[in-house]
This record gives sequence, structure tokens and C-alpha cells, in this order.
Amino acid sequence: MGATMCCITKSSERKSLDGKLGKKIAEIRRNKFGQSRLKTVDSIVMLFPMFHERLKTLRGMFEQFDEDSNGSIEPNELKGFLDHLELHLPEQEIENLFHYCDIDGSKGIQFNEFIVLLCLIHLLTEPLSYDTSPKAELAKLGEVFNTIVEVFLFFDKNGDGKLNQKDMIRTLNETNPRERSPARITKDRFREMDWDKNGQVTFREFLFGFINWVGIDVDE
Ligand SMILES: [Ca+2]
Ligand SMILES: [Ca+2]
Ligand SMILES: [Ca+2]
Repeated sequence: MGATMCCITKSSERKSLDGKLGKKIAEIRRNKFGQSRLKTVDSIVMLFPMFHERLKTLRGMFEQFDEDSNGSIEPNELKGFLDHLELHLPEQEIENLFHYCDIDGSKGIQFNEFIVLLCLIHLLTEPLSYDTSPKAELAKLGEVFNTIVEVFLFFDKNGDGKLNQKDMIRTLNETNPRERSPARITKDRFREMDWDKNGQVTFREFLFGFINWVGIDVDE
């Protein structure tokens, strides 16, 4: 018995995962609208130590499933991980998931891409019974991933599910002068997160750059 992830990778198109994720994020935006605790850039910077600590604890999980210890999770290792979570997916869906998370195309999922993978699983799987231990593990992390979504939504001023230059400038201008140049939240940081350099930071790119942003090295 495992959670169904049927809804996550039904289409063979990788793009459909982006679509599903976008939909889910829009749904969270609707439900949370106006209730976010995050009102200022400062309130986000204050979360960094928590993110740093919580995400670092995932390192152990990552190493456990990187069976050959080469620093990345290959397709067979991903399968082992999904089995552990009792997510039984058809080959094709595992392949789609793998390619979606292997953002740099290295044919392996490194630690920063593992964060993308976990967040994806968290957001797109049914919140079924979190009674078995592997899922309880993931449920504990749910709060962290929900908060990451909140941070993303804070920056996504126009609500189109992507961060662009305009969103960034607006965010930085809205904050009070004292906060105007916090060390880690700058336009440059967002340019860095724009992996494919198309001027927009998707949620996937945001996650991909996230550990670096909060100060964890991929190889740490
Ligand atoms: Ca490996
Ligand atoms: Ca990779
Ligand atoms: Ca981009």
C-alpha cells in the first residue's frame, strides 16, 4: 500500500509537472491570501537559520539513498528512495520525475536537486495517512516546505507563479530603507537563481537555488 502519485506525472511531458506545481502553488496562494506571516524581507531573513538547520538534516537521508556515494542519486537509487516512501510509480513516471529534478542535466540528483524532489513529493502527493514511519519523516518536513512556498509567494507580487525583475524591484522598494540591501536578498541573487537565464525564476529554479541561498553548499 502506498500513496498514489498518479496525479503527479501522468502525462509524459515534463512540462505537465510544472503545470501541476503551478496549479498547486496558485491554490496555496488562494487559501493563504492575506494570512502570510511574512510581511517584510526582514521576516524572511529571520527564517534563514531555521531553513538552514532543517534542510541540513536532510543530508543524512540523501546520503542514505546515494548508495554508491558518488554525490548524486541516479535513477536506480531514486527508485529505492521512492520505494522507501511507498510511492510506487510506473517506470515512465519515475523517469519524468528524475528528469524534472535533474535540473543541471548531470544525470544524477545532487543535494540541491534532492530538495526540489522532496518539495515536489510533498506538494503533489495526496496528504494520505502519515502513519507509517517514512511518511511521518516527510510530514515533519512539510512545514518547512510550506514555508518555502510562502517565501516564494511573498516575492511573486503579481501572482503569475514566476519571479521576474519587476517583482524583485517591487519587493525591494516596498521594504523600508533600513532593509533595502539585506546581504542575501538582492537582484543579483535572483539573477543567479534564474538557471536558464530567461528573466524569470520559476518555483523549480527557486528550489534549486534555495539551499545555496540559505547558505548550504551542495557538497557540504
Ligand atoms: Ca549515487
Ligand atoms: Ca543533477
Ligand atoms: Ca528561468
